[in-house]
Amino acid sequence: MRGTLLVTALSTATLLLTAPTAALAESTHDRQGMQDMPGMNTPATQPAEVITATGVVKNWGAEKVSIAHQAIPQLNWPPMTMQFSLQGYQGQAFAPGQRITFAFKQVTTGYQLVSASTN
Ligand SMILES: [Cu+2]
Repeated sequence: MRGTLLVTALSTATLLLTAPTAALAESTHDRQGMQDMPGMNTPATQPAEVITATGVVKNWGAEKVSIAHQAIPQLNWPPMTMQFSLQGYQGQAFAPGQRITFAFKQVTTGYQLVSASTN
C-alpha cells in the first residue's frame, strides 16, 4: 500500500515538473519558426526609397519647388515638370534655369526634396 502511494506521488510530481518545461520549449520553437518566415524581420515602417534625378529648376519657392526633370527609369517616369515639397530640405536654394542633380522621396502628401546640387 505504501509503495503504490509513493509511486503515484512521484508520477504526479513528474507531470507537474514536465508540463511547464514542455510549454517553454514549445514557445521557444515558435519564436525561432517566426524568424524563418520571410518578411518577419522587416520593420513595419520602411524608410522611403530615395530617388536621384536631374532636371532644371522652374521655380524655387518657400515651401515647394518646381523642377522639369528628365526621365526616371527607376520609376517608369517620363520627363515632366512637377513639384517637390521643401519640408525637411536642409540644402541651398537654386534659381530658375539652373540644372541640378537632386534626390527626393515619396511621402504621403507627395514628393519631398531631400538634396540638390549643381554639377
Ligand atoms: Cu515627375
